[in-house]
Amino acid sequence: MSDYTKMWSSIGLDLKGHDALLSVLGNAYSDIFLSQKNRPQGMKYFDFVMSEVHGLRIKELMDAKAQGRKVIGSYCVFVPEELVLAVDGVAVGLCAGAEFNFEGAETLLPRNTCSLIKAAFGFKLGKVCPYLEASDVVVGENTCDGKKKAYEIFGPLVKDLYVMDLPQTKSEMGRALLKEEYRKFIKKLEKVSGKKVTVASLKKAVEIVNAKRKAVKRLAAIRAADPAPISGLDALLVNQVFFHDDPIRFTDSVNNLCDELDHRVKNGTGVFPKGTTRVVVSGCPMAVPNWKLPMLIESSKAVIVGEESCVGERGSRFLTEVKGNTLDEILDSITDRYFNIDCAVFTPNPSRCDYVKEMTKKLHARGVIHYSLQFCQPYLMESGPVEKELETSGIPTLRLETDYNQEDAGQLKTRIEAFFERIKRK
Ligand code: BJ8
Repeated sequence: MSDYTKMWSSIGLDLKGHDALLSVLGNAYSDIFLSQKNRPQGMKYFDFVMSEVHGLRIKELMDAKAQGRKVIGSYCVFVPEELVLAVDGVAVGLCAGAEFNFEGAETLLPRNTCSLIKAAFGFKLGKVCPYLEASDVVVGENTCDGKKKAYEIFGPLVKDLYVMDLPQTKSEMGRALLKEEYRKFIKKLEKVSGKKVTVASLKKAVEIVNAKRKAVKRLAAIRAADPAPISGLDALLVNQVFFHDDPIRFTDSVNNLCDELDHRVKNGTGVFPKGTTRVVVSGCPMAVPNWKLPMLIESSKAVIVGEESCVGERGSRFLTEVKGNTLDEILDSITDRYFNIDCAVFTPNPSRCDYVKEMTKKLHARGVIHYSLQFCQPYLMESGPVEKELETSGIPTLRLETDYNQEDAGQLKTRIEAFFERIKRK
């Protein structure tokens, strides 16, 4: 990596803490990703992105800012990238996937807060996330109670926190609320960027984001093949990079990877032998560098063939189908697209479980591993009924609850291996 010290200092990073974070990240990446066998060549691009995730990509953001473009950071897939692109902004996902400075976070938050929220605070207080420091606006969203209340405390810590309200039910009123919130968000974006959202800019933005989602949907579909042409770890990585990379370059890189995977499927080439136990992982999102669970699963003679998660199919399976030619009609289409997302904060939320079943069938998975972060009420609450429904439908399910540290790795591995034994006996 080139020397980015000056740039990191200029955005206010704590260089010592940041160096420590990068060194842990780099070592984990080599151990978990680069040690895999039979990786597709197309993953080299994603290795490069990860090696420069705090370097070159941040430089690109700083160059965009120097040209007058605004960087908009967010923590949730309900924040539409289309609207950000429509004012020529840059949308970035914010780091919340590592246990960093949780002691600091716990001075402001209760200890029994999920790791994702604590990580957001730990990164901010420790000044180690260049995406957060480069953001002109940070967008929060009223989803779970944890996030909703945490943003009240987060507000004074960042330059410009904009909180979006979100519905909790899939009702007519819920949809109307979402559309109104998106309308307000457009106003906010127009104000900070000094640019107007037009029919042409919004249509173009929808096209770019749809192409990006189509590419990851293509990748998701290829994973139905046996032998699996790509590991679950690498596929997760692609889904994680989705939130950080330039959208057009990302789309091209995923499509190149998929071309290679198509050849692999044709030739019967895989990363694991044909017949390897296949599972779907469902639950909380896994942000970079939250790789613990997939690593434990895939080092236990199994392969993950799909993620029912916001960093995965929940976040990307719907496209925006533009109906109409006015701004209001396009906003309607965008609202319809986002209103389909079946996050566990909605009540009731039956489509999520239906989709897990559908994924299991189409990806020829033998079981589901339900992943909840400790203290995540929405996904923990939903995990019992989801397990019951899946088991009743003949799909073996393992419910796991964990956080970002490695202390429970041995215990988790034992439970995962016992689950695979159960699947094999079935
Ligand atoms: S659309 S899943 S990205 S809210 S893990 S903070 S739910 S207590 S992340 Fe999410 Fe948007 Fe929903 Fe997706 Fe709360 Fe749970 Fe913590 Fe969570």
